[in-house]
Amino acid sequence: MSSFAPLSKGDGSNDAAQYTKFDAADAEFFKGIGTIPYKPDAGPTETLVYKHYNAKEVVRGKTMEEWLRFSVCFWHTFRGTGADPFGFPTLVRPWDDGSNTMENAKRRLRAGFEFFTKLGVKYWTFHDRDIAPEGETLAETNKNLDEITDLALELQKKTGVKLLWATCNLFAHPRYMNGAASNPDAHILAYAGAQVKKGLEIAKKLGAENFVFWGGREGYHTILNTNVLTELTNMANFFRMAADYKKKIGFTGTLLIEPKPKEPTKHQYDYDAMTVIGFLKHFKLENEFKLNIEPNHTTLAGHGYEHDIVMASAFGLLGSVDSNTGSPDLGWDTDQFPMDVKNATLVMKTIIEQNGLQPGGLNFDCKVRRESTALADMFISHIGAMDTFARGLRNAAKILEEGVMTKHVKKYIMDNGNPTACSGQQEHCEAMLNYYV
Ligand code: XUL
Ligand code: CO
Repeated sequence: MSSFAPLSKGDGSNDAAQYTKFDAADAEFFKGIGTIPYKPDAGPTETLVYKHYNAKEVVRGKTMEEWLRFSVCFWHTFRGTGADPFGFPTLVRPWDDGSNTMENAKRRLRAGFEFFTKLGVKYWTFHDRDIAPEGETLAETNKNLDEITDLALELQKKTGVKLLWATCNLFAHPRYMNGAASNPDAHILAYAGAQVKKGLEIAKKLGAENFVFWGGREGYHTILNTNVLTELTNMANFFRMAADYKKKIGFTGTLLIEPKPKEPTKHQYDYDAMTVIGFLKHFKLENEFKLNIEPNHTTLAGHGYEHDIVMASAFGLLGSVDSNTGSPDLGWDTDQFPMDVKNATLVMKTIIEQNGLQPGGLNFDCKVRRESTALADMFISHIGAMDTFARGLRNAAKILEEGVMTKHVKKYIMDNGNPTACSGQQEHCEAMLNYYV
């Protein structure tokens, strides 16, 4: 999220008419790009087609669409500007005038639904502050949210696109610099509570299938000014109140916590899957929450790509996936589109083994590189990732169908029950996996 406005061309052409033409009911935002077709025989240079993702193809009793439940995130794809700590925005979106107005917010939303529809993705996700501008008071902010979610509901009905999850941005505003649920100032904690109350209400209104908590500022930079047990207890109480309010209003979506070890705080309380599972069990919240796992966060925690997905699933708590990747050679959250077939295969194997993610899905919490400035790049990036996961699904289905790899683990245990030194056969297992990817 950035306060930088999109680039002005600086040639006087950025006048109001340039944007207001997108207010027309029949305005098309992505001219020249139609619905993305499935074309399995396409060559390497054709990147605006699906070569592997065939939505209605049945794999192990479910369609690809049902297994994969792809979702586009609104924050990166419609609020990302390409700004980074060293540079100004690079991404010009012709409908976005960079203003904090409701008109601009509505244009972005309508551009979003055209994008989801042309891509053929059935779900979207957002933070409250991505979709509607924050007002001077909470009442004004909530009024903006009411108006925008009326439009979102209308667009959802018209397109059939559904809300995978909503979340509250409890980290960008300066009021949250010392945390939201874990903030030592009760006034701020109360503000966060009021924000989540509204968040759950709009989630219900839009039929969200889940609701996510990512604790961006819940953690510490130095232990010297922090009472960790008080903060963790306050967080648990906050989560309990959210779970109670969910029941009170009859919202049926699953509540999800998204682990991340660091960034923006030096140490985040929701460090990784096992930390969150331990927290939930300690505070007796494990029946109210599941986990939303983002592999870029997993690798930042020093684990292998699929580790948190496997751990959360093993405890019956894998709710959804923020499907992305980092660069393992970097130490920060690059939110890249997942393009590694082997990683996708391992993730999909776990997902098939737990019989799917529903009501969760694969949400692309990913951003195009700031150098990828063309509108077509928004499509190409998602298509590439969807094809990667379609291949992962096919590979994982084959692994499970043939059973060679799973039988190998079972047979090994039977044949080697006696705990004497014997080969773990890692290389043999790796060679078998490579046969499938
Ligand atoms: C931050 C992150 C968030 C959450 C939602 O790293 O992943 O976008 O997914 O707040
Ligand atoms: Co995420």
